[in-house]
Amino acid sequence: KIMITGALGQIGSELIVKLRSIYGADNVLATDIRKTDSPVIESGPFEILDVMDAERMHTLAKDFGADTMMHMAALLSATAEAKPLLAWNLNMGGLVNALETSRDLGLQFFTPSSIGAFGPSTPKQNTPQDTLQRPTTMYGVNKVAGELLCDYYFHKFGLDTRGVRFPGLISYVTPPGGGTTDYAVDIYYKALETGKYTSYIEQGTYMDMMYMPDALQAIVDVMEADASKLEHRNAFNVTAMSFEPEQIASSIRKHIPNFELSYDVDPVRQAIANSWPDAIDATAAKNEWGFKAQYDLDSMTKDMLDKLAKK
Ligand code: VAH
Repeated sequence: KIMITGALGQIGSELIVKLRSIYGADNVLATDIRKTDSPVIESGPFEILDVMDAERMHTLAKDFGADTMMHMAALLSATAEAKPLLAWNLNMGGLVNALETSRDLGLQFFTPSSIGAFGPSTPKQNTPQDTLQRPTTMYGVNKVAGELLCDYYFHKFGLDTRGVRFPGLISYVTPPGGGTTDYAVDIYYKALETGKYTSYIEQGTYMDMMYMPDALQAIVDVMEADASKLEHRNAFNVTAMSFEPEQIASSIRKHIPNFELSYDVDPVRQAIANSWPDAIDATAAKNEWGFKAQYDLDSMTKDMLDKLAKK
């Protein structure tokens, strides 16, 4: 029985659907700070939860009879850079509350890290699983601290913490949010709506990306993996592709030939993107729990445009 925080977020809103299809709707408790009319609410148990409310989080997990916690609530990179203190309090406070509830109730634990956990001094090509992590964003500081905290709860209390470092995630369910990689989501919406897109990330900026279906499968696979085979615990590098804006534009042009891409660089999000790797190495995830992405840029583009056109 799985409890999710941030169930209405970019990952949460699709993770709920996936988990309910595998484990049964009544076995997945969705929680978020607000209630909307999204299908997530209707398809199974939902509770309002502010992850800063430790007592309510513990009560909800206990009353539901959870055996697994998936902590997905957080502020993403660009939002965190605009409100760094709120980001620290929410991202770290929420994580500690989720870890404490999980420790006390003996839950298996998942929370995502990110390529944002790397900084300018990290090797940018084939970024290793174990390497220098000196991020220069508040989001990155939160992610590195989170990785260390999850390791600590494993070594100190035996809590079965697991996680992955996600690249930019691309999905058609939720609109682009406060992330730096969200240009790669917005570009598909605008390609269909107007046939053109003005990117806030400059030409030639490579970042790791992955289609949401592959991200959701990675969460299920890492959580179902045989613990005795895990040399790493949380923060496995996972990625499907690395591209820069011109490449996603050419992929779109295979379906929308006259699509036009222009640039109006946002210095804040460009600085964040510049501090991240170009392409990370996912060998550890492949070796330790069989990670494999199904979608590449062209198959993702085809599916994104098909699904968005229907929306
Ligand atoms: C962000 N999409 O841009 C998130 C992610 C890899 C980036 O953490 O903040």
